[in-house]
Amino acid sequence: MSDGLKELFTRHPSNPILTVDDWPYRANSVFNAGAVEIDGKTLLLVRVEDRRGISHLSVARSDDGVSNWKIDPEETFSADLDNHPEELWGVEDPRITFVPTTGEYLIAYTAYSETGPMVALARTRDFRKFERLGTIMPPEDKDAALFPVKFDGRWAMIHRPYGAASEHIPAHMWISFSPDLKHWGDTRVLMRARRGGWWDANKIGLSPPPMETPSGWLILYHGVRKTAAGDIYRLGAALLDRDDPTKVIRRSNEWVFSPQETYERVGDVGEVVFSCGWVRIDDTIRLYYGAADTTIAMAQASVSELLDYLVACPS
Ligand code: BMA
Repeated sequence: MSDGLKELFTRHPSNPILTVDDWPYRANSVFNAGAVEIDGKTLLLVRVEDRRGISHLSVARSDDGVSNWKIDPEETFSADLDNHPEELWGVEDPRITFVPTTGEYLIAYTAYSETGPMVALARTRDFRKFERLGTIMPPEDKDAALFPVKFDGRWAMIHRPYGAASEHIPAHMWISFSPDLKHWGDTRVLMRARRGGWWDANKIGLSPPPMETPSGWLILYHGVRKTAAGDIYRLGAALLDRDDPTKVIRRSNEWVFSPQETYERVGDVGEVVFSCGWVRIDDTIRLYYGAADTTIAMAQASVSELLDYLVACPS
């Protein structure tokens, strides 16, 4: 295979690495997990959809990030309807950001309210006790993650409002800022869905949280193309300026990962690869992704190869 044809991501041979059959209690599907590395072990905060169709989050831990998962025996983080009615139809798609200055993990997740998805925030130190900070974006808004550092004293978050989106107006990725994690504003478009025949024509949204590299903030995003046969969810890559994350320095024209294997093409929602988490070990990225909204799979890439690829992409 020539270098031009080499894929940036390599699927793990044990894929899918987690399925609902591994779960200690009855559920429908497990997918779209947040991911962190803690003391050399991998922790996934997994979206589990129960057999009503409502999602909660559960923790799975593994020494090697691939096998022998220890899964919490009961739901770890479930909708709290007494205090958070906006979680009526469940909690979904967590993105975890470790904040080195405080030692806390900030989790941006989707609260599925009766008027649509909203962005909500929680924090934890140990993935056992969680403090909810409540909703931070009105519906419809999702696909959010925070940066681990502040910019000029303000937190930054990428998210995807859907308010104006329609068949004619695509859904873009936005960025907002906050002095206190609670009040968000200075909201602006970060990256646009490309319309027309593009693979990321109709909707785009952040995938895992931004990863800091010497070349800038590395991001993956999902792009949705509507077709006569349904939506296709693929992943693209971009680089944001390290000091000013509102500036997109590079963006891949082609997707970097797409549904190919049967477990990605067939499931509750076929033709979907959807990632909420990755971990970095030296130069290797382990990308955890939901496959067809049914199972969790993993693919690896080299950070330096991804950056080399992106630096050669258009600015
Ligand atoms: C998106 C989100 C994801 C899901 C994807 C494909 O809008 O709701 O949770 O994986 O659709 O169904």
